[in-house]
Amino acid sequence: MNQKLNDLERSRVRHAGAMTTNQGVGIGSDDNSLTAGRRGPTLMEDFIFREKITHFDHERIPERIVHARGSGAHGTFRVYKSLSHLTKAHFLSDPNLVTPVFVRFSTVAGFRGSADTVRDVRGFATKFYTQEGNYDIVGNNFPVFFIQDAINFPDLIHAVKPEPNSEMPQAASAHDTFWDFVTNMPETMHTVMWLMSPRALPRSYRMMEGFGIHTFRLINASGASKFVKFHWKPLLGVHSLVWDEAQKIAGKDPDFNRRDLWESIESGVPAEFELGLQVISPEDEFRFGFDILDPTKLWPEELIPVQKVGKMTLDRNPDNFFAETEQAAFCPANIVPGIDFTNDPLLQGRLFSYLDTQISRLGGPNFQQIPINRPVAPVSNNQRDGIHRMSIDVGQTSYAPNALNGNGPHTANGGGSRFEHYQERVDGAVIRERSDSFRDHYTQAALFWNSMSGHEKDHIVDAFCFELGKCMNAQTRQKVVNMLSNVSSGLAGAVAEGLGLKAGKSDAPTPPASPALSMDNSVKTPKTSKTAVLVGPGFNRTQFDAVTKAIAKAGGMFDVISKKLGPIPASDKSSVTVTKTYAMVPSAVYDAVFAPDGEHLPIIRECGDARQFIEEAYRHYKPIGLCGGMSALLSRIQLGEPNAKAGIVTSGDAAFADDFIAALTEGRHYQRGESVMTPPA
Ligand code: HDE
Repeated sequence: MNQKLNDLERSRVRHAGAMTTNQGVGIGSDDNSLTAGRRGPTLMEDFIFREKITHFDHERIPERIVHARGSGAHGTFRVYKSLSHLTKAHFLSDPNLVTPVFVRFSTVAGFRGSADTVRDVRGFATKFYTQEGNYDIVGNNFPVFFIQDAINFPDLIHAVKPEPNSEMPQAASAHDTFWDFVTNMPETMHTVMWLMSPRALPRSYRMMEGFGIHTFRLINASGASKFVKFHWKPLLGVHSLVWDEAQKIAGKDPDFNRRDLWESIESGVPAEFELGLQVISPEDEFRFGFDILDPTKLWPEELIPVQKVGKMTLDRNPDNFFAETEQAAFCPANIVPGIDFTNDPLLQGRLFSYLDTQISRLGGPNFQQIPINRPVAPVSNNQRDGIHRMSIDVGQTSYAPNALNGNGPHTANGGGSRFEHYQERVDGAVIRERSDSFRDHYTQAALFWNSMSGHEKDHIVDAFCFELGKCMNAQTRQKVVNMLSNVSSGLAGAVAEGLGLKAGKSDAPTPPASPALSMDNSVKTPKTSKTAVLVGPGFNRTQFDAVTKAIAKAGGMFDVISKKLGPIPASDKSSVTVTKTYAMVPSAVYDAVFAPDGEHLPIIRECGDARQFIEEAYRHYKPIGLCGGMSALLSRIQLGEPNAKAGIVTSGDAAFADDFIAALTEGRHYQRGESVMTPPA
C-alpha cells in the first residue's frame, strides 16, 4: 500500500517558487514575448516563448477510441478470508494484505467531453497493484456484452459512434446505424435489453455493479482450476436515474457522475464495493442451458450464488486528471499467478487489443513506466529503449542467455512468484465458425425481461420507443419489433404500439425470473443521499433543524437552496447560509426535496422556480417533505389518483422527520405512476 503511495509521491511535482524553463533556466518575464522594439516583431530567438507554445501545441493525446470519457479514484482492496483453496494469487489469499487499487469509471460511446448521464454502458476498470504484478479487471456495469466474437467489435463501435457523414449524434445509441447493426446481429438482443433498462443510467458510479463479464479461471497451489466470474457489488445498492432526469442533468451538469464521485471522496465518504465470485467446477462446465464461454450470457445468481470475498474502498482523488486518469492503461491480459483466461472468443480478442491501443494512445511501448501504470512489484527484463523510456537501464547486457551478467535477469524457475499458464488441453480443426452452443440469443433476454418490476418494464418500453423514434429507417424499426417478439409478446406489443407498428406472432421463451436482476431487490439506504432544502426569509427554524439533523444522522447530505446566496433569516431571527440558488442547481440532481413551513410560505408559493423544483421531484418519483402550509405547492399535481401521494410527507407533527427519513430510505416512489399535472389556467 505505502509502496504505491511512495512511488506516486516520487513523481509528484508541486510547482511553486521561481519559474523556470524545462531546462531549469530562470524566467524573468512570462507575460511578454521578446520583440524588436516595443511595437516590433517577435524574435525567433525567444526560446522561452517557443518552448511554452511548443509544449502547449502538443498537450493533447488521442482520446480512447471507446470509453473516452472517464473518472478515476485511488483506493485499496482487502480479501475477507483466504481464498487459497481457489487461487494461489497472494492478494486473494492473505486477509492482512492491503492491495492498492486505481479504478476508472467511464461511458463508452461519447467523446471525452460528452455528458455523463447518457444512455450507455459504463466501464468499471480496476487495477490492483499486487506484489506479484499488476492485475486488471477491465469490466462493465452490465454482466453481458453485445457480441460474442471480438472480430465484430470495430463494427459494433462504428455503428454506435456518431455517424461518419454527419458526426451525429453524440454519445447516443438512438440513431439508425446502431439499430441497423442490432437487427443484423441478433446476438446483441440480451445486452440491448440491459441498455434499454435503467441500468444504463446510473445514479452514481458509487451505486452501480461491476462485472468482469467473461469467464476466467482461478488456479490454486496444487494446480486445480475452477471457472469464475467476477462481480463488484456496491455497498450503497444499485440505483439509477429516470430518463427525463438524465437528459436534464446532461444539460445542467454534464459532469454529474464525475462530480458525485469526486465530491463524495473529498467529503471523506469513500465509494465501497464488495468483490463477488461465482464459481463453477470443471465437471459442471456443460451442466447449464447456456455455454459458459458465451459472453452474451450471465450466470443467474439464484443458480450460482455470488460469494462476497473482499472489499474495495475508493477514498482518494487523483492529484492530476491527465497524469493518472487519462494515462491509466488497463488491459484484461494483465493477470497474476492464480488467475487465467478461458477460450471465450471475445476475451481472446481483448487480450490483443488493449496493449495495441496503448501504443498509439500513449505514444510508444514504454507506457508501463508512467507512474500510474508502474507496478509495485519489481520489474526486470531485457526490454530496452523506445520512445520516452524513463528508466536508465544500467549495464552491458540486454539479452539472454548471457554469462557477462551471470545470466541475469534469469527466469523465476526455482521458487518465487512466477506465472504458469493453466495446461488446458486444446485440439480441433482450424475453422472460422461460431459454436452451435452460442446460438440461443433470446432465452436470457427473456429472463431479464421477466425479472423486471413494473416500473423497470415501463422504462424499457419507453426507452425502445424513444430510441427507435430517433431511428429514421422504418424497416429497421419494424425489424426491432420483430426481434422483441422473440423476447416477449407484451414487450413487442407495447413497443409496436408506441411506434404505430404491429407486432407479429410471438414464440418467446418463458424462463423463470431471476430476482437478482431487478434493481428493486437491491440495498436501500438514505446514506449519501442529497436533499434539497428550500427556504425563503422567515422559514421555521425548528422544523429546519429537526429534519436536517435527521438527514445528517441517517448519513445523508443536504443543500440549502433559495433565490440568492448568503445568510437567510429564519423565523426566530437566527440565520442559515444558502449554498445554492435555483439558477445554479436543478431539482434533477437531488434525491429528495424538503421545505419547512413559516413566514416564507407566500414567497415560496409565488416562486416559479420553487414550484418547478418540487413538481419535477414529483415527476421523478422522489421523496418530498412539505411542512404545514407548504403542501399548497403540490396544488398543480393531481393527487387524487391511487398511490399518487406515495413518498409525500406533509404532516407538520413530531413524526415528520422520521416519516421523511423513511421516505428517503425507500428512494424513488415509482408507485405514483405517471404524474398528472393540472393544465395551466
Ligand atoms: Fe474494451 N476496449 N474492448 N471492453 N474496454 C478498450 O482500450 C475492446 C469490452 C472496457 O478505463 C480500449 O485502453 C475489444 C468488453 C473498459 O481505460 C480497447 C473488445 C468489456 C475500457 C478496447 C472490447 C470492455 C475499455 C480502448 C471486444 C467489459 C476502458 C481504450 C472484444 C468486460 C478502460 C483502451 C479504461 C477500453 C477493446 C469489449 C471494457 C480499444 C476489442 C466486453 C472498461 O483496447
